[in-house]
Amino acid sequence: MLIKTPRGWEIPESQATPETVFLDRRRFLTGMAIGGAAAAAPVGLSAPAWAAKGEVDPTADLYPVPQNLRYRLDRPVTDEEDAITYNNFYEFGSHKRIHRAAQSLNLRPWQVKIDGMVEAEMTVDIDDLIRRMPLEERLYRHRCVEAWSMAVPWSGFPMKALVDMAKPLSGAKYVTMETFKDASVASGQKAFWYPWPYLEGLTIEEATNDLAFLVTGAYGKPVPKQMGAPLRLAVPWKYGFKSIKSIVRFSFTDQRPVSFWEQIQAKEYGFWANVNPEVPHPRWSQATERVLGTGDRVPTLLYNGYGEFVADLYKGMEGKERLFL
Ligand SMILES: Nc1nc2c(c(=O)[nH]1)N[C@H]1C(S)=C(S)[C@@H](COP(=O)(O)O)O[C@H]1N2
Ligand SMILES: [Mo]
Repeated sequence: MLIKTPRGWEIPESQATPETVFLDRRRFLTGMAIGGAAAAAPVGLSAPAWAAKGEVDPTADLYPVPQNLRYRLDRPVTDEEDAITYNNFYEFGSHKRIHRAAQSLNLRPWQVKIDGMVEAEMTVDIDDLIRRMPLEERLYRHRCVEAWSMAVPWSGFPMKALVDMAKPLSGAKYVTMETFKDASVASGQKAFWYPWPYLEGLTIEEATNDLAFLVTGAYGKPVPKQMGAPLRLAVPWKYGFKSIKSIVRFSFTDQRPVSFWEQIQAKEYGFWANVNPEVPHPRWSQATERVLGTGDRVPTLLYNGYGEFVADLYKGMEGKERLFL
């Protein structure tokens, strides 16, 4: 039987709940209270103590963005405070409480280089990029390889839009992404035994799949530094380490990239890293996950529950490739 998943815009408004209702009170009230003027509002007043004072995000006027209702959650959105204070960002330390340290990251000027096997290499300013891309909000689950998970309202644009802009040559098979490298702001990068910069990669088919999303915002605002501002990947069917933060470069290539974590420990962190509860990490089970905020233990799903969108990408590869490690 063929079951058609309605696109977000095909869902009548009467059905656009309860996900729409989540448009959490905080955000709703902010939106109502300041409206478009939120653009000029510095992170101040209601900002947490660790937030950089007086810093204005030049794209703040763009948020909130319309929600794409095609992507639905089976659990509540993670409390914002929990999501923004429990992070993996090794550039700022190898523990979870890096949100303060991450505030030293300078977000402007920020340029994104697109190079390698493309029609013409280019460098784009982040503000030009964000303003020309079709922004939308998506509620995605996130499953870290360490067996904790969260659900986040990301804002951003389909990665396909960036690939289309880049015009890769027909021989390009992969896109490699790199995080900034500057040990003067990111003290974690002084750890010389890690292969900085952080690097990740996808096949072009993965990068142009509907689900691959480039994040510019979260919780209806520009994405905070600790979550990978100003541009971060979200590939929710893969373990969290694939979702590289604070990207400065997209490189198109015919060679499969070897990611940061694969360089460190290939036996534990492979290229594909698709979520699978039945394939244990060499040091722990992946059968269940701890939900950030509530601490509940819930079963982990194949492809983190996104099989309907991505299983076709891997047809015929089962067994041949280490798809799930
Ligand atoms: N540059 C960079 N990107 C990164 C990481 C990192 O250490 N550095 N950690 C990854 C891991 S392991 C996870 S689980 C997610 C965490 O995202 P969050 O902090 O927004 O929850 O970011 C991923 N992207
Ligand atoms: Mo992770």
